[in-house]
Amino acid sequence: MTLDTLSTHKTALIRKFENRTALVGVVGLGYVGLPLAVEKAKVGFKVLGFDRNATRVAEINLGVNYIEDVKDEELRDLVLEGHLLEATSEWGRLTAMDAVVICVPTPLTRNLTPDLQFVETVTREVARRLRPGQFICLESTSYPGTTEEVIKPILESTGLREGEDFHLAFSPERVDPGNKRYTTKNTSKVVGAACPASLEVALSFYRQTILEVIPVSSARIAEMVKVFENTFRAVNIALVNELAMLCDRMGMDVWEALDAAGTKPFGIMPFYPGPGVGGHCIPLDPHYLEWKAREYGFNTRFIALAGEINRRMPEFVVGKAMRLLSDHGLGLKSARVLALGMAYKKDVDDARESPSAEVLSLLQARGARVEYHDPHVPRFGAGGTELRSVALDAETLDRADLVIILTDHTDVDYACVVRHAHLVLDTRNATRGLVCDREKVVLL
Ligand code: SAJ
Repeated sequence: MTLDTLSTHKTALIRKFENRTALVGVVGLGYVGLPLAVEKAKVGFKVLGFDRNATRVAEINLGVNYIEDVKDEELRDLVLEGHLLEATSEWGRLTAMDAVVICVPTPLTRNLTPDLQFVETVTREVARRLRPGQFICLESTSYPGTTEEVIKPILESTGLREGEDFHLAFSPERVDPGNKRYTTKNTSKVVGAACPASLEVALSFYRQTILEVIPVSSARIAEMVKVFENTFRAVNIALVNELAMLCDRMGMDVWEALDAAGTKPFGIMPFYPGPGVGGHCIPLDPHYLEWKAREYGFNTRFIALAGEINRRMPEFVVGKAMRLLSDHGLGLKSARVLALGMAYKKDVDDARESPSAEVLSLLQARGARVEYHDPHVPRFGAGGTELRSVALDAETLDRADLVIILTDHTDVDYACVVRHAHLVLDTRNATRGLVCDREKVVLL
């Protein structure tokens, strides 16, 4: 490959990004991929979304949205009017793509080690269709080294060379599901690449749709940035969870202490205790770094400890519920418990990895009769049975011996809950500010 061919590919790609004629492929149409695909189509790129889920593909091609952070009418117009966004399950169409962004899940195995099966499977599909002049970017969160040590060898097994025939980069997604203020477009984006030419290509790609794009010196640094960001959250959430358990032991109000600490105008950031840590990122991503660190003989104790404390919270909540019922002459066995909130955090409809599920199964294991209400999660599968969200009304509240608030959705009338409930365990301080019937409420 001569230098001018190298610069030809790079120049051609950058030109196609700048004049929006590049064909953009997004693999994985979930809470990261679909918003990215929409943002690219909105500025005029023809975008082809790839997903193995035929239902998702069919819904998108009908202009039907299934991601809360995507505006229904935007998706519908881009698909049905502008014909700028289409979905497919045909991997063969990857060949035509000028840019391919990989946004598939990176879960953990049962013993908390990285599970790259989805990333590797997709990368092999991309490799089968790889051609000179393509730009490939991984957005899935993974340990520092994944792009260089896993993705690049699969792609170069085709005989094509990174930085000459194709360009490879890593840019971590920073989607905060449910966040109305920070979206894909206005959240700054870190980009690292396998070589300087590829970095130029990657920066040009992202600068077409994202306001602030931040280059770093390598894909490894970009990967490290992401796992650090989520480790930072996991450790700080664990810190306040541990404080909540200590304050319970000391008979103190952890929420009052945290609110007062939050008045410090510098050097502190709000984190709050809860029933555990859910979602597809915070409980998982730090263990990618923990696993990689062991390769260097390094024991990341903060990550392990944070995971241990956060995983202990569901049990702590159930223990507190048992004590609360006992103080009122009731036992958990055969008690009627209404759980408010199945989603892993407020104002989202996602119940995957939700601590609420763990709390419910622990309650049921101790003989409690459990119902749940969640305006965002109409039904939930747990241990082979499916629970459906019950109506939140005076009758439902009255028949519960205990109401446990597990997710502090905005669109729940907590004054009504406290008014009609007999006893409330509030693990999110959702009843903050309520004055009436306070005697019924116990905070985590
Ligand atoms: N949680 C607490 N206390 C807190 C904050 C969170 O108990 O003070 C719990 C939440 O209820 C939830 C879990 O932790 O169950 C994770 O919440 P989260 O908002 O930190 O995590 P995600 O997965 O919804 O979104 C995060 C992003 N969140 C923020 O930066 C605010 C960000 O870390 C990533 O961009 C994103 O994960 C990702 O995809 O990595």
